[in-house]
Amino acid sequence: MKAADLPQYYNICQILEHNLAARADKTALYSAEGCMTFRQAVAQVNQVGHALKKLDVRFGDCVGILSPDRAEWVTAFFAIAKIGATALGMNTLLNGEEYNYILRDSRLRVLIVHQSLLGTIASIRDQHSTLEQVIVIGQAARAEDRSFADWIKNEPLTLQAEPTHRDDFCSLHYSSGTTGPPKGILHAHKDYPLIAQLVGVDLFGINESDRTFSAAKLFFVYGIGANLIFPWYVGASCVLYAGSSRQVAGVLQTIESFEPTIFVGVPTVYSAILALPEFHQRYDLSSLRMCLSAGEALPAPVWQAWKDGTGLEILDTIGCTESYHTFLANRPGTIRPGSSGKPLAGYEIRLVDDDGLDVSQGETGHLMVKGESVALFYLHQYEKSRETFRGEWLLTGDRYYVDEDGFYWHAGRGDDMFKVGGLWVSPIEIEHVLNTHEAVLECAVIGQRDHAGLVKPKAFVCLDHEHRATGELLAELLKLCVAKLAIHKRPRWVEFIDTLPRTATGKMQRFKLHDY
Ligand code: 3UK
Repeated sequence: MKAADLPQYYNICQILEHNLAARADKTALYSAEGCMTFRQAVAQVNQVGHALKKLDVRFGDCVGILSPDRAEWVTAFFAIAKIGATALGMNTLLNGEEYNYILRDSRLRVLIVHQSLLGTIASIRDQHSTLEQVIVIGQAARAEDRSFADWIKNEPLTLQAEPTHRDDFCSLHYSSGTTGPPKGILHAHKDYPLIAQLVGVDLFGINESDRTFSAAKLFFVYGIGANLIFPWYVGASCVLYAGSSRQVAGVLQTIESFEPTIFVGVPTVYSAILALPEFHQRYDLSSLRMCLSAGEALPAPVWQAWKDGTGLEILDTIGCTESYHTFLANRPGTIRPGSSGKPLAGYEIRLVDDDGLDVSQGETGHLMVKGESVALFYLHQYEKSRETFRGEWLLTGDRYYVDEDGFYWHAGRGDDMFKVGGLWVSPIEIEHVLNTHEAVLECAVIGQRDHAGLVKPKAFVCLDHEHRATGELLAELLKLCVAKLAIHKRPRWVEFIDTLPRTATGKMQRFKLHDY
């Protein structure tokens, strides 16, 4: 499928609404908080659309969604796109400073936020004059805020879609880098049916009888693609889980209750499930026919242990927010555990050296991707955009080599970023926190593999001459990290060293710490 196969004027509400003719009363969405048929989903989308229009939200305006995975997340997303506005699905694990940047950079007009996250934005929301209305899923805390249920309850159940061009933008995602602010990535209406067809249908073979469930959240492109766009595109259903995917018992109970056929996971979740004694005897996972993994490399031993425990083969795949979804994948029947598989039809891959020349087979190079779902630029970041979007080719920042059978193997990144549980970690953020402790002279953080082969933060700390490396000091540093950092960013190991490796010009060489 090519973008040009779509009608020139196309709106992604089609992905939901095409189901009305064939299966209006089929359950479209399952969750512990309630289920929804396709008819009910369309009706709620239309109500939210009207309510947004009453707030004078127009074509191109940005509306944020900051919420655990719930039906309101989904209907808000389609409603925003349906009226021609831009949906910003926000990571629920950021800090106030990051939300501050994102609200400013996106010129957010309306924020739809779950009550559990009101506290996180309380201190920053008043700094944004563009933010005109906060809608609360649950109980509103301020008089000027409105509760989602009240806000939509008297709105009409039908709504005309904005005739958006297939190249108009409908979503914005922020992705973090090692230095500098998060990068805003806009995707167009056309990108959604493209990935649904190329990845959902052509690669995974998802069909109407499937039911997807994702431990990766809807704010994460991997999650919304595989657990909302793909299933609804083919008339299948999705299962939402509002809890944290770290609570794997909740994840497993959700599988038992709603019997999905496809599980969309990340390596840390597979590994955490495997660490539960007798998990495959305690929980019934027999509904599953396919397990996907992405976000970070899936270690071969985790793949093997999952196969031994469940009989199921996990398909490791890699994509990125810039391309919206998967471009390399292991496929059913041809899996090489530990590798990221082979290129998808519809995408081209190149591995190049520092001069942009193709490397030969077996040699490690920078991974470049070409495909029609790739974004065009980073919002408000001209330099960074020029570095990353090279004509038709996207420079992903990953290093890869290809084996003689054509399988691609991840060989780390060109920058110092790493992923824990599929979520970005910038060493600099952790270093900033550690540096606030009076005993720390300087420090550096890297991603190091644990016993299961999964990458976790490790800190190397140099103390000033007045302090000694004691157990007490270590406890203080860890306490500081617990107070200041999201769980996945907390160092699992802290090592005290005398000096950090640096270049002659004084630039810290984090990569050298991997050999310490
Ligand atoms: C890393 C992997 C090794 C890699 C994503 C599937 O993760 C997604 O998007 P992000 O923008 O991050 C992209 C970066 O994450 N990565 C992802 N998967 C793997 N590294 N093996 C893997 N299997 O550095 C990549 O550049 O958050 C994943 C589908 C859609 C996505 N957006």
